[in-house]
Amino acid sequence: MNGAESLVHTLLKSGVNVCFANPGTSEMHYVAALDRVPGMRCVLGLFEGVVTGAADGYARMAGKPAATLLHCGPGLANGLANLHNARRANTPVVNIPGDQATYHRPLDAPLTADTEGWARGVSAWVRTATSSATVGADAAVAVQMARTSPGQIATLILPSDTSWDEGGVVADPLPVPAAPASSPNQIEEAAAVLHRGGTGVVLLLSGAGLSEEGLALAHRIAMHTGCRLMAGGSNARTARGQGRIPVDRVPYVVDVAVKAMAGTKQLILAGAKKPVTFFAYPGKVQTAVPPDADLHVLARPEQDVVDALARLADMLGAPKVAKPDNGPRPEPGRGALTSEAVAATLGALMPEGAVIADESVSFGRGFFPLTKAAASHDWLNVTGGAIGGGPPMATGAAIGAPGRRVINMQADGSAMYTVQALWTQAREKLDVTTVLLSNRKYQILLGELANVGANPGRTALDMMDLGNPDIDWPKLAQSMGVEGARTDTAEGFADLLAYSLKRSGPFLIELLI
Ligand SMILES: Cc1ncc(C[n+]2csc(CCOP(=O)(O)OP(=O)(O)O)c2C)c(N)n1
Repeated sequence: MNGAESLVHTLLKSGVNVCFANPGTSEMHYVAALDRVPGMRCVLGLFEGVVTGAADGYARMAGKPAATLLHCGPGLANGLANLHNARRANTPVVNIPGDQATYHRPLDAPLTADTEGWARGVSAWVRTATSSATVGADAAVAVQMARTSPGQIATLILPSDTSWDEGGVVADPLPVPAAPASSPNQIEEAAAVLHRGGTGVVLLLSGAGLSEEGLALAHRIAMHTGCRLMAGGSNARTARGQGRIPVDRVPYVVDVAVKAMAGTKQLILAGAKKPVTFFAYPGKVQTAVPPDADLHVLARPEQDVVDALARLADMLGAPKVAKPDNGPRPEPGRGALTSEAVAATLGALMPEGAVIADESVSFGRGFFPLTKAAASHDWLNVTGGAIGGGPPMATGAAIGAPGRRVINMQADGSAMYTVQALWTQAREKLDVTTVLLSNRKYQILLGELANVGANPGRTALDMMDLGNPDIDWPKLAQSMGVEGARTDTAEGFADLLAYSLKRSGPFLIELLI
C-alpha cells in the first residue's frame, strides 16, 4: 500500500467520504488512490474557490467534514477566500493540498511556494506529511482536529513522494473531544442577569444556539424572563420557518444595527461573539452594542451552547412552552420584483426541508421577516464577508443534504467569482435552484461610497457597474449544463420557482431586479 492509499483508507475509516477536488500533477497518486479505494465520493470543482466553498456548505449540512484535494500552494491560494468563510463559520474541513516531493522542494521548481504559510492563516492545524509510513496517522489527526469544537480547518500538506512511496499504514480514527461545557459560573452569571429581568436584556445566539433545539431552549428562557433574542449578523446555519423561533440578526448597516441594539443594557453571548461592524467608517461607532451595556458570556463559540442553554433554562425554572405559531405562510408576491415580493414568493413556495444558501448581499436584507412562516428550512449565510461563497456553498450543501432542495439566493456580482459551481451542479445532478439577483451592479458598494463620505465621479461609478456588457445568465448557465430562464415580474418568479421545484437537478432563475 502506498501513502496515498493509506490516506484515503484512513479518511474513510474516520468517516470522511466526500472529497471536493481540483487536482494537478503532484496529486496524481492521491487521485489514483481515490480511484482504487472504493467509498469516497469525488466531486470535481473547476476552480479551487468552488472546491473549498463546497466543502464548507457540505459540512454545514452533513455535520461532518469533507476532504479537499488542491494543487500545491497556488491551488490552495485560489481556495483561500472560501476557506476564510469556512473558518468564520466554524466549519470542519480536512484540507489537503498536494505539494512538491520532499526532495524536489529544495530545487525551487515553478509551483514551489510557501504552502504552509498560506495555509496557516485559515487553519487551526497545519502539518506537512514527511513519509508514506506516517501519512495515514497524519490524516487521522487531521480529521480529529477538524472535528474539534467548534469545527476547524485542518490542513494536511501532501508532498508527492509521501503519496507514491510504498509502506503506507492505515490509521484508526482518533476520538473527537466533546465540546467543553460552560462553567457553573457562566450559567449562574447569566441566570442572575435574567433573574433581575427588566428591559434591555438581550440573549445573542450563534452556532448551535441557532439549531432547532438551541432556539427552543432560548425561547423558553425568553418567555420566562422577558429577555429579547437576537442572532449574530451572519451564521453558519439557522433553523427557521414553521415550528422554529424567528430571531432577527444584527443588521449589516451600522446605523440600522445601532437602532436595532439600542436600549441593550445586558448582553448575554450564547455561542456568539460580541458584534462589531464589518468596517470602520469615519465618525461612526465600531459596534452597535451601546457603550454602557454589560457583557456576559454564557457560552463561547467552542463551548456546548445547547447544553448551556438547557442548564440555564433549568436553573431559571423556565417551564416548557409550545412551539411558536409563526402565522400563515405568506402569499406569493405580485407585480414588480421588489425585495419584499421576492421574499414573499420564496416564503410561499419553498418546500419543507429547503436549504437556503444566502448570498443575496444588498437585495436580501429584508428576506428574513417574510420567510419566518415558510415551511421549516435551514438558512446558511456567507460568514466571512468574502464574496463568491454562495454558489459553492449551495453545491456542497446539496451533497451534504441529499433529498432536500437547495435554493441559492445569489447576487450577480458575487456569483461571477465562482460561477463554475453551476457546472459541478449539472455534472452531479444536484437539486439546486439558483435565484440570480441581477441588478447588474455592485449595489452595496454604491451605498458604501456614501457611507465613507466619498463623492463618486464617472470612474468610481464605472467600477461598480456590471452592465456594458450585460451578462446573459440563462445562456451562461446553459453553457454549463444548467437550464435557466429570466423574468422581471413576481408572477414570473413564482412560475419559474415552482417549475424548478418540480423537476430534479439544477435550475437558474435570473431575476431582473
Ligand atoms: C473576496 C471579496 N472581494 C471583494 C469584495 C468587496 N465587495 C463586497 S460586496 C461587493 C459587490 C457585491 O455585488 P453583488 O454581489 O452584485 O451584490 P449587490 O451589491 O449588487 O447587492 C464587492 C466587490 C469582498 N467582499 N470579497
